[in-house]
Amino acid sequence: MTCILQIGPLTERFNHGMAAEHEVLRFWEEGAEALIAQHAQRIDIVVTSGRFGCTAGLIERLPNLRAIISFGVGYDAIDVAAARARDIQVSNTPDVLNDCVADLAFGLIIDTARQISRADRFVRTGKWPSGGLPLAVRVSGKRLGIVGLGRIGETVAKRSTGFDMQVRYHNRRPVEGSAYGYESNLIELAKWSDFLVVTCPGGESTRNLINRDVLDALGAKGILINISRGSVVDEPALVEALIEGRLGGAGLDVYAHEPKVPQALINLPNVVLLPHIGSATEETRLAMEELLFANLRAFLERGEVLTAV
Ligand code: 8YV
Repeated sequence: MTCILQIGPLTERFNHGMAAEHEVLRFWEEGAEALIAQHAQRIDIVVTSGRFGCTAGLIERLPNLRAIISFGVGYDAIDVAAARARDIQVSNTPDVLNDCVADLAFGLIIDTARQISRADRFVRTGKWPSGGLPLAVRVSGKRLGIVGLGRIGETVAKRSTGFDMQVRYHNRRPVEGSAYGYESNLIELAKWSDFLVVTCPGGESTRNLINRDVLDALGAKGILINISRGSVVDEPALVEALIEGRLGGAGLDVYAHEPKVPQALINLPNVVLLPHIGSATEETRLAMEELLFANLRAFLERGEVLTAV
């Protein structure tokens, strides 16, 4: 019988579904180390998520591992190179979350520019009768820069048509057939943009891509939106730029060391902070679970995952 190692808990429904259909060892429960030591030879599938990942060290301890099936589109926490070296298949859950993540990116653009969360706090804390808020920043008609025009970036760009925005993007290479303007130089894109939205994958190749120079190019009127991975932004440089007024504002769903959010960001009024909820709707999380199960079934029945990374 297939023995699955599940790295971390997902929804009750998911954990239940897994346990009902398969023999599942739960890595997050007490005694997991002893369980792995006992069953290492039998474990042929790891089920994980973008958050829980799968390290090279764990892969090494599982000599008969054949597939790593993950929940989430990002797989920077999975050591894919270590998996490939042993012909271990890795799957993620792409596409089904594009809409919700792009919706949230736009939510952050509007919230950060128009100060929605700040205005809500203003009303709730009883400040309205004794004053007003500073004027906000207009959203419609502005310039939208996209860092990483992949599936999510495209979906963010599509949203912008309702706001009469101009769109340009930066990738390592131009996207063939794309209707949007390509900018090979990220600094130039940041200079041009009113809103710079980070939608590229995380991992070593994009670590600290949004550095001090990019933030300075975006400038005192520019707004940074990050719905990708905290690792893509040099977080101390971001904090400094915001405190010194060199950057206009930021809307963030992801951070360098989740769930830690720097206190300096919490203290700033021109920053909107979300707890990594890009895909967190009932509909999308269900679709992600279904795609994970479909990958698992495909691997068990035909030896091949459906959406390999
Ligand atoms: C998930 C995400 O919350 O898909 C991703 O890459 O960051 C989110 O959709 C996460 O992967 C779950 O751990």
